[in-house]
Amino acid sequence: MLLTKLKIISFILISLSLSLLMLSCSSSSIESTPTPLAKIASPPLPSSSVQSKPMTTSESDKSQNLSSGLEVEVLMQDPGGSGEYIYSPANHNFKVGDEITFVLTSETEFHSFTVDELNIDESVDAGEEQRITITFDKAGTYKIICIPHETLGMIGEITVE
Ligand SMILES: [Cu+2]
Repeated sequence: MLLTKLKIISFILISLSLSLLMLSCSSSSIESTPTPLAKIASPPLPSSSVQSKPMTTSESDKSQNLSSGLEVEVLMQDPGGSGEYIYSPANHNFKVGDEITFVLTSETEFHSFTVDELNIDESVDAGEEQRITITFDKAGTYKIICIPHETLGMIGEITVE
């Protein structure tokens, strides 16, 4: 009798432990399957975000430089190049204290970047590039003219606020 009871108890215990093992195994297998998937899926996402991050940081670097040391490219266009006597861009907006380096590029003729009020008169020969750095310490509106082509509409404006 005792032996049979022990056998029954042991059988119950074994079956219980087996069922527990089965449960733990099945539950762990269910839990483990999504995690490898997530681990596989997640690495491409950070790498793509890493690739996009340098681009955004370089863009933000440019915008952070707005207050000082900003380079502003101005193309001095003419009929031999783009077709018209214009500055591109012609109008500029800066803040008091801004230090701006104008990178002036002429297309096919001699042009000037003249701002009488600021005593600026930069000459740029045909096809050449000139740099001029200006610190705007006074608010105001300043007219830019190209001396040879002012009457032909080669003018611009700098607004400092
Ligand atoms: Cu000109």
